[in-house]
Amino acid sequence: MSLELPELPFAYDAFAPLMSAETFEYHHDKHHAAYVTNGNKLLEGTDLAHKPIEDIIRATAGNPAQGGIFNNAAQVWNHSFFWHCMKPQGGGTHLPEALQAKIDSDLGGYERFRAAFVDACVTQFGSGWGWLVKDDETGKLEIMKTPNADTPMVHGKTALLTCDVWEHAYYIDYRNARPKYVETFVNEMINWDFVAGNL
Ligand code: MN3
Repeated sequence: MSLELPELPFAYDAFAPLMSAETFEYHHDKHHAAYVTNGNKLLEGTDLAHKPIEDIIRATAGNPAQGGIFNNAAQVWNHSFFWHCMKPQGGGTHLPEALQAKIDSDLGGYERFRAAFVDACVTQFGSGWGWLVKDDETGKLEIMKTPNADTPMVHGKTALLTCDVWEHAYYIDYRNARPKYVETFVNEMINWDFVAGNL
């Protein structure tokens, strides 16, 4: 099928107690899986079936008639990317050198990056995603937020890091406390080696 559900790159309980196995069981096995199933149903028999997922996302972006395919395919991509953005005992201020230098020059240093990223995640109204991206034209790092399934690749940006701020990402462990979830993600969960590899 066109869209595939990847395995989590860590054990379900790898982040407990910061994030429970139950969260990953719902988030990966139910939510992420449903985007795969529903997207594949909509793609079946279309010209886009069996195209690479990035091609499906770019071909359907901004076309309301194909909103169902876009939303499901983009959510599959966003989640597959998100799992790699985190690792046990991650986060914190020790970044790979090249990434640190880029954050210093483009975003004014780690503390400013951190404040802007947390703010984007916390202020995304309703469901969506917070991102660290590289602009494809200028090559500069930027912070952005996207609503619902929207994703940087259709805005001329390359994703380096994301945080899922849909309620399903944090409600089991953090209830309505999105700021606490985002702070924990940044301080203790980011896989900086993966982020640096996306530069
Ligand atoms: Mn999610």
